Amino acid sequence: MASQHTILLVGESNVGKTHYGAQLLKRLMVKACALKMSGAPTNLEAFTAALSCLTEGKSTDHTPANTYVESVWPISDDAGRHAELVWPDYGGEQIRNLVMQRRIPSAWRDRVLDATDWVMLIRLHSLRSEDDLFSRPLQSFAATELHGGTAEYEPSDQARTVELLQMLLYLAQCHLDRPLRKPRLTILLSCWDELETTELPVDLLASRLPMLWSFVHSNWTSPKVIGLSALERALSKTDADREYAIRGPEEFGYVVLPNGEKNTDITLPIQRVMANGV
Ligand SMILES: Nc1nc2c(ncn2[C@@H]2O[C@H](COP(=O)(O)OP(=O)(O)OP(=O)(O)O)[C@@H](O)[C@H]2O)c(=O)[nH]1
Ligand SMILES: [Mg+2]
Repeated sequence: MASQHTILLVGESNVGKTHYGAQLLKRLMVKACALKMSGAPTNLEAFTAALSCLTEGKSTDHTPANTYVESVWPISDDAGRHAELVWPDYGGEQIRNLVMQRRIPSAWRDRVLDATDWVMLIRLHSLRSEDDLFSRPLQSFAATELHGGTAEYEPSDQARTVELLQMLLYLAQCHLDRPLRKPRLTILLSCWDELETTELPVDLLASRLPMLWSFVHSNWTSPKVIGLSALERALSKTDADREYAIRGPEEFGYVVLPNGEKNTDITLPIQRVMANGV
């Protein structure tokens, strides 16, 4: 019997969930990658608009905040392993709300409990690098307090991400007395092309978000950090990219594997999750 891999895809708004979903689906369908579609996928509506935009060389819209849909993709890998991949798409505001409102809708609780693997998308380019003791002298913080104090406390982007993981771990009833094997965690540094770097993904994460990385690697036995450029370049919503339209969206996009190897097979992060599974 085919195993089932339900991915808990975690990412705030604008990190690239929909475009990765659409590009992944396209790759599975053209069957030239490590993972291939081996049956009829269902519930593709979430990705059909994105797919048709990409075929014209355009980018697609933001997903409405309240949308949540799951698509089911029967897939197989080169070793003949079959699995059902349950891939969601949703408005990223839902993720931010989990943390900001500190309330978990029951639907999200079930998703966390059902998931076999966690894949977190982080777009480093759009995260604010916050001021702290290392980037500003202590007096500057004292000064803000003198002038009426900081009216509202808002956690930094990094702190919010750690908090989110803590909430998910709590919901999943994970015991942190020893490093976790399951659920496996993969962090995808999305829109990698924007970063214009030659660093290893894990080194970049550790230097840009040290607190998050420290939290992750002290709680998981083997977290994976992979660079992902689902599109390979920025696309516009209005002006079509001619090369995209001519060659097809499946000719674009790549991943940067943990060892730094660049590979055009964007199914690899998921193939690795499946291969280590069972
Ligand atoms: N340069 C570059 N831009 C990308 C890439 N992937 C996505 N984008 C752009 O990033 C923006 C956000 O991508 P989406 O896939 O819509 O993000 P999302 O996570 O689905 O966002 P919500 O639907 O709001 O939750 C879009 O403008 C995309 O064109 C990439 O690999 N490289
Ligand atoms: Mg979206």
